[in-house]
Amino acid sequence: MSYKKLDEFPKDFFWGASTSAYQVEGAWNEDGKGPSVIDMAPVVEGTTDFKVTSDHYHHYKEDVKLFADLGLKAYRFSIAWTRIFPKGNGEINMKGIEFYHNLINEIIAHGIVPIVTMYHFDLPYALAEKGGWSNRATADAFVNYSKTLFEHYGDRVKYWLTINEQNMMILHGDAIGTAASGDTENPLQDLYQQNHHMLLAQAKTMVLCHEMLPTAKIGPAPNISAVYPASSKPEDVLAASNCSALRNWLYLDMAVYGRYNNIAWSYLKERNALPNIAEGDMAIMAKANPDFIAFNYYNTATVAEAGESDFKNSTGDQQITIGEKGMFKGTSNPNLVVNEFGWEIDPVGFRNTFREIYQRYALPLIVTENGLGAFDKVEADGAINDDYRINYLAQHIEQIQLAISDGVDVFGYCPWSAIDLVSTHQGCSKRYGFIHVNREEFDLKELKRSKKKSFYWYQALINEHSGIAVAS
Ligand code: BGP
Repeated sequence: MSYKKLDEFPKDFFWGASTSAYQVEGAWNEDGKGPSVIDMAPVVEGTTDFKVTSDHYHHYKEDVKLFADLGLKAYRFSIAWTRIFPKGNGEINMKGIEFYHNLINEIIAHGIVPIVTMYHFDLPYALAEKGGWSNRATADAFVNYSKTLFEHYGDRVKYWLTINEQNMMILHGDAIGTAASGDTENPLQDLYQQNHHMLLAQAKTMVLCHEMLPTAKIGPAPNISAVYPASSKPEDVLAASNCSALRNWLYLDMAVYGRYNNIAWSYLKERNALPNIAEGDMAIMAKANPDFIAFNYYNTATVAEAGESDFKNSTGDQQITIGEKGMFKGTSNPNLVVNEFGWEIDPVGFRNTFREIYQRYALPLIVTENGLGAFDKVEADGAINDDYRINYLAQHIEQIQLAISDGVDVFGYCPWSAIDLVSTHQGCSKRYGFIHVNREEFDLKELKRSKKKSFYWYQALINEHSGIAVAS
């Protein structure tokens, strides 16, 4: 549908940007922080580890000042569970509490709204050693951790995200570095048992948030994308429906409606992989209600009918759809171009995704990640002319406005990433930020910050939408 005139972005729209703790903070073992699964995972050859990253831990004041200069209305970041509880549970590390006190105060002092993810891939290693999410006790540890966050920061943080990309951790845990060894006799059952425990932890946390912080809002933060059939062949359409159930709706149906998606459930039942559900679990799932849905969007998936052969994740990449025996097979989409890393670029798919989510759940939506990873080049005069990033973001923002005109309630956009950081498994040379950090994979240099061309572009865009006159 096209419109003669598009609806405006709301005046109080959260023009934001995103990061996550383990990708940006560094200081991996400072001030009492315990190791996370990411710290203990093998480093991908040829890329940096996560020990220093962008050293935001020591540069946070300078960084927040830059975010304010960028014009951010909101900043979405995560708290490292292992700074608060070095062992995941037990004794609180007051130095960790203090760091986020300072960070949150700094953000608010600069007029930016903090949006906090409680858990972004970095499960405490001590919990992983006790079975990680396969162990129901991890769900209890998460709830205790979230209670601690509500107690310490609930007076200032009004927007909470539970678990970042739970669906990607389940579907692509190997690539991200979060996969647990698990039960080798029935690995699929074990995987979906982990999933059940995360869903339970999320539900309990949402209930707790509403009890403890009546004015705060909380929601899930999966990676959601529209799934296209490779052709109009009915079997391909069915495959797209299978893929969407396993990739998207399993997670959101539980978060919003408190029930297992029927297609996902049938898939697990057929494979003898149903999770054990303890008495009372489903009552908690039903009681938990998110106030909004946050989602990350990078691309769409296109799938065809799958035979009975197995699929292996040969690309080692979390954003590429591979396939699932008897369910669907990932294919490339001939209508789309790809970025330098083989990720398809689909701005219109963004609008499709907004529509699908909103029609299904009718909750306010916020985008917590979207962006372009690229090898940026620093010119002799220090400039970084990342026009490709500007184009990507501009095309996606245009589609948000179309989605808003379609009647979708969108209240924020936080592209990935506010500042350069380390990619999940492709090092720091794959850059996403508006702010450049001058380090290389194995040479930390001075970690100096500088503004890319996209910084000035986004700044002008935010000012324009907020009615702020820009000096020319
Ligand atoms: C998402 C993660 C982010 C981020 C992003 C880009 O899956 O939530 O943490 O890393 O993808 O991916 P990558 O870093 O692999 O390029």
